[in-house]
Amino acid sequence: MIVTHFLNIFFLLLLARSGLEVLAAHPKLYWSDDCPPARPWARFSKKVYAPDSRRLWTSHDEEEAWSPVIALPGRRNLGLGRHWHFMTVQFWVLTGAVYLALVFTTGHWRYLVPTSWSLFPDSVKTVGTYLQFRLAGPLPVEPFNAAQKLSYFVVVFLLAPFQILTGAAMSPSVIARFPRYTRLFGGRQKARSLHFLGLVAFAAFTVVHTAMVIVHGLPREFAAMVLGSYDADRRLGLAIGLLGLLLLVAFHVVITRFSLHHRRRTQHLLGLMVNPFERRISRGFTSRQHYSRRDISPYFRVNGYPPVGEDYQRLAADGFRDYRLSIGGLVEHPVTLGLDELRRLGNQSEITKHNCIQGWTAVAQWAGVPLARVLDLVKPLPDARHAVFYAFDDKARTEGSSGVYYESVPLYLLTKPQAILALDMNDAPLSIEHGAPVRIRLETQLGFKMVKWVSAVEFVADYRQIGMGQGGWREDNQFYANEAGI
Ligand SMILES: Nc1nc2c(c(=O)[nH]1)N[C@H]1C(S)=C(S)[C@@H](COP(=O)(O)O)O[C@H]1N2
Ligand SMILES: [Mo]
Repeated sequence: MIVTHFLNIFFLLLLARSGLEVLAAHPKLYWSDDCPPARPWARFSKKVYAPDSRRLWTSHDEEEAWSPVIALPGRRNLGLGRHWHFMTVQFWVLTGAVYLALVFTTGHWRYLVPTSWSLFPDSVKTVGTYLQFRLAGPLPVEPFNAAQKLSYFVVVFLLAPFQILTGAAMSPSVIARFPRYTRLFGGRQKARSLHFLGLVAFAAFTVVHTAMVIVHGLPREFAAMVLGSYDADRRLGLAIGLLGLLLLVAFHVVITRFSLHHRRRTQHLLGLMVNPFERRISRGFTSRQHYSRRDISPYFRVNGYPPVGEDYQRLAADGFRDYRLSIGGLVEHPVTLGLDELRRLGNQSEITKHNCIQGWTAVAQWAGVPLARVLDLVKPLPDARHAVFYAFDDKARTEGSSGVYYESVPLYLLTKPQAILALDMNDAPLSIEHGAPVRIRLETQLGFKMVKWVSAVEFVADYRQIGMGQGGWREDNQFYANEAGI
């Protein structure tokens, strides 16, 4: 239990710092899944973007760069922050499971689980004692006083599971497969807000808990904490305790610097543990979303500035009459299709919730050709494993970064029920900002996989030869995981 206590501190700090990195990517909290730009309930950013702004802005502009002192790793590294968060959560849950097993096999649970209503008035009395600057002693034959017992119970048995449950409610594949689960929390944004308030609760607990340890005497408490008894050698306990904290801080400094200086290595190393985790959670899930027209969001954010190249401009100038989508690579029947031909392949419509990796959501109706139809038509060869969707936007020209946007998608995602080549949004042809004339919709995935302004599709055996080889533009440039289901 001593070890699990230390590991818990260790993992919670990682979760808190990486969680703040994720929050920095969209530093606003809402109660509604429409994410009205002008009405977050909390905003940790000075930038304000209005829905009716005359100049186009994108959700990427809303991102903040937070200091590496508070965020892991800081400085606009959402991809790496998520890697740290999802790596850590696995170990934190494991530690929690071991701790609970110990608590229940040793009988220690009796000191944590309230068995009498008198605990509540007793807790109030205990707090009163502290407020009179006096120390409160433990309950009869128990190690903790009433307020301790109650707060430890709340943290272990309520707050920790609450963070896990609200965390899961934010995953796009969970939202797609079990829309009702997320509705339990009142939607994804409420889950996200509650997850943040859970962090605040953890932080508040930690502050009070630490203050109490100091008030009761650091050497005495450290002896109990690291050596298991109030009678143990206090100097030794204090020394080991402080050394542990020092190592904890040193470790954070090292991993933060490593993450900032070796971003690709960090993406790969953490990916070894994060990618299988994401796959396990999300692979089997199919989207079962059927929102109603009333759910459609009044405002749908844009991410990615529209293409500025002459090729695209010329096509857009006459309503994409000359647009041709070429679908080739490792297929039996490469094709080149105009918009009318595409429309004739089939039409499927769906009202779904979009989940941007940065944190915002919005509901819209999408309609177009089921990607399964496209596969039937071109017939991928046996060695084709991914479809690469290339776009018209060259980020070097729109956002000062590098290269043309693209994303690879594993074939199994293309045959899922709500995967479409969308041509319409909310009953009108796609607008330029939202991806005209063709974008993809993969409803179990994060938004960045849903390429807008698709220029070509290529079936490949391996994506490592494309771009910087990480599987997509955002994986290449922003170190996102190539698994986009959570
Ligand atoms: N070509 C292209 N497609 C793209 C992007 C982009 O920058 N370029 N951004 C992605 C991201 S991160 C998201 S969240 C969605 C946003 O779609 P929307 O602009 O229609 O809201 O598009 C995705 N598709
Ligand atoms: Mo996104």
